Amino acid sequence: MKFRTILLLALLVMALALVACGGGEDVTGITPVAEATTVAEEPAATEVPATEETAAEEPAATEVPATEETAAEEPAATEVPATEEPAATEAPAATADPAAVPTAIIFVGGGDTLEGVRERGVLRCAGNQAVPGFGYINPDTNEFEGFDIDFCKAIAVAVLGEPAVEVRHTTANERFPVLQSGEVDVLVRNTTWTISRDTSLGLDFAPTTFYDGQGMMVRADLGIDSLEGLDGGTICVQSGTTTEKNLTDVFTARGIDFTPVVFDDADTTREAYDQGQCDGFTTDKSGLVSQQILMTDPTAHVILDETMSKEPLAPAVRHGDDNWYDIVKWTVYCTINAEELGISSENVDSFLGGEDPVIQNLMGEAGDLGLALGLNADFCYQVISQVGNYGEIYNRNLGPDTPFNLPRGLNDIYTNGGLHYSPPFR
Ligand SMILES: N[C@@H](CCC(=O)N[C@@H](CS)C(=O)NCC(=O)O)C(=O)O
Repeated sequence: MKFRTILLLALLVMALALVACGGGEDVTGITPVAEATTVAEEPAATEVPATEETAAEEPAATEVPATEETAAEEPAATEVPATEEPAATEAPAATADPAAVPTAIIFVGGGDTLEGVRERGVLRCAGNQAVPGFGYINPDTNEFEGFDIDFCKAIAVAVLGEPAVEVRHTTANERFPVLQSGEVDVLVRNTTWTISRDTSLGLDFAPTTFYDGQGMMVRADLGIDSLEGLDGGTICVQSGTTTEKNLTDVFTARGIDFTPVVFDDADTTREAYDQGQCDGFTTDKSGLVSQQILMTDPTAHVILDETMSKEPLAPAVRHGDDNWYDIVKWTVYCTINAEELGISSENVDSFLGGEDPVIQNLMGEAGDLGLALGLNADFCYQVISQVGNYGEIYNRNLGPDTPFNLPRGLNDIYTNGGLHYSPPFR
């Protein structure tokens, strides 16, 4: 009897140890750092079976009638998982029964991302190469550029003192797994901050860098001016996005009959619409403006005024590394605070040695605000000097001198009627 008790206890201790060690697997979900590539493999359009209606050259997609059942459960039935966050099922399970614990616990990253970036000497950033203005490869330089890429650079400057960044292109479906697995340090890729991504996916979102909303593009000659005009039509949409779900929600709520045509990446979605496979093309309005310049005839299309959803686009990090989260947050706030104070890359040096304690704090000339993040005291000065303030980043990539000429609107600082507002650097 006594022996059996001891044996049971011993087995229990072993079982607990096994669970704690993840049965030999890495329970943090952090895998050894893989070499980041600048060009990621795009999911082949062939993964989606070509239907008879699909012409050989056209990007393949499966049309799914938006019946009540599919609209509610699976807006787009393709072979590619149509769920918004496929990663939740792909991530390694931390216990024998993953369903028994909150998913957030499975994905807790912990670790010391700051130290990893410092040792490596380069920040690994999951970005986009398919959205001009936000994340794309400049054909002249073969380098990643864009609004999101500048925030990758700002984080690198804050941490390393120079914009040493390796960008990894990710499609919508790829972006969360590469962050969760530790292949990248941060995700800055037109990604909407939602409650499920923040919680179930085990992420933390830095402040919104771009306030957006979902839009709809149609051919101008259709003369459509509201979503109702698309009743009975087909809509091209990308999988793994909030867009895909909002489309079903909004159209169902308004009783508009439609057929979603779903693709895995931005290029195939746009090409399908451009070739006439769909009556409408939906994504974030920023994405539509960006994709429009890539159309065969950009002037042949209009973006409807209606905004179908809120899409606050924000950088994301793994949940559980609070210091790293703080670094990403305060780097974004640094750019916003600098604009609020009228400090830019052009004039930042003229503020050095000034009398204003608010500016001295921001620039690291007084206090130890940077040190508390594990950074140099002048991290924000470096960010402003090397990358610029929020307004400079915005204008460089999306402003009047770019093909997009996007009005600041909600993306202005609060003193100009926008939503950007930095907490104090105090
Ligand atoms: N903001 C939305 C949509 C983001 C998104 O993935 N947009 C598409 C269309 S513009 C994109 O960037 N695609 C690039 C790609 O997957 O190659 C989200 O977070 O789900």
